[in-house]
Amino acid sequence: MNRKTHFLGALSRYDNYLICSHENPDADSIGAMLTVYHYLKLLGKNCTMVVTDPVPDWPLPGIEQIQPVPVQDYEHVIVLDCEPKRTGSLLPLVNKAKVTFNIDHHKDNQGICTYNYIDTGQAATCMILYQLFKAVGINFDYELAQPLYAGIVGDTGGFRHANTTSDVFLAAAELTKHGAVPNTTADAIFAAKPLELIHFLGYALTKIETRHNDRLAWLVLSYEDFNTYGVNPSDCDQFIDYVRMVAGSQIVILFRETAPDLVRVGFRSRGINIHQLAQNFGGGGHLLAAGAQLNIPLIDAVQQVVTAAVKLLEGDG
Ligand SMILES: [Mn+2]
Repeated sequence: MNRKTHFLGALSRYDNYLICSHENPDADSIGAMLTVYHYLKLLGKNCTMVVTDPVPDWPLPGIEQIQPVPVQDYEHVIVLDCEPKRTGSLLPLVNKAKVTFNIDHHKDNQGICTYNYIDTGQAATCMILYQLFKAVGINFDYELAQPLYAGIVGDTGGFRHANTTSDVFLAAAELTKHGAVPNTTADAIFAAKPLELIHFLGYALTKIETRHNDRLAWLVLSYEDFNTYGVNPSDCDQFIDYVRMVAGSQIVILFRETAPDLVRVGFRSRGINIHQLAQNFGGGGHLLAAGAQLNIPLIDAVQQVVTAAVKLLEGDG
């Protein structure tokens, strides 16, 4: 029995599951949850999906089944697209579970669950799931194909990031053949933004700063900025992709002061390992895409992180 069938075999052993993921859900975390939910339903299992943060209004089958709060304890818990400690308010519930499953592609994942399927070489957790399902010869239907496709599109930035491999395209092609809808999925994830958010983006773009001949580019959004425009900081994740548009940028940083003295920092890079940089500030993620959260005043966060990023660039020559 290989690793894939062994893992799925263990998953078929129990009847009731809580399925959860990280805070601030994205297309990969939601796609992974929906896919595992549908797969286990096919096996006749009872599953509850819980996301305590707001769930985006995406055209994904089963998304309306996601619950905002858990109503009971669960003996069997599946954590997707993150390690347990990133499940936020659900962590106590995960810790209480008798048997835990973890499927993830993040570099820092320590594999502390009962059953772990961690593959940091994959572009998305949905890519791992696609391969797991392939290993057991599943027939992909719309309910599996559409969420898997959404997760892959999301984590590859619409097939543009360095993690976009031929395997990714082959998976996307097969999932499209089985009902995934590329245009409406991409619109839901990357377009379809409320007008006030687009206006806020216009303001934000004027605040982009750079150093070292634009090799370092960053954007700082304060708590006051969000309040003035009536915009939710979590709706601005993708602003980092606009900072990344600066020609020649190698390290790109988005600072969001989500509450007074609470700063969420997103990192993106071209060719430079920024995972360590994020780790130095208590965060993590991937080699070229990572994040951290700092509990210090915004001005200090910007100063410390920009200084560290400059140092990293200088070390890189
Ligand atoms: Mn992911």
